[in-house]
Amino acid sequence: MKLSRFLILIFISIVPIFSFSAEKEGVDFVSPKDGDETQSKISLKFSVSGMDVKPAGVMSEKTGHHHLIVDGKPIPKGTPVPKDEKNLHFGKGESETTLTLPKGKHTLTLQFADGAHLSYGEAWSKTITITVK
Ligand SMILES: [Cu+2]
Repeated sequence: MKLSRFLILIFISIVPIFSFSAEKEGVDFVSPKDGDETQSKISLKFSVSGMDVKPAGVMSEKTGHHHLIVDGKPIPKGTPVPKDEKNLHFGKGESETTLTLPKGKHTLTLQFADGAHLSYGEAWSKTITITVK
């Protein structure tokens, strides 16, 4: 029957659209984006999918908080994220901040880690490069 064939065709073409729109697990920068040129004072926004943001100290599965690593690398899984001027913790569960950086190229690494600041590893990180004008 022609109608059922037509419906099958619609079904086949719709299914991939839904699977593509499903968010990929991991962290990402909402802003800035990789390759952006920015002012010295930068507004940053973070996102995560597949885990929930909770304040530091909360130890439940699939939860944690964001960390921003300036001009560094992702932290190996299970390793505590250092705490200094290059390794910023968002232990209140923040998903945005402002940062002032000197002129030039910088990498920004977003790293998700658990309530005890133990990194979830590179799979839960995202590194972008920006240029401060
Ligand atoms: Cu932390």
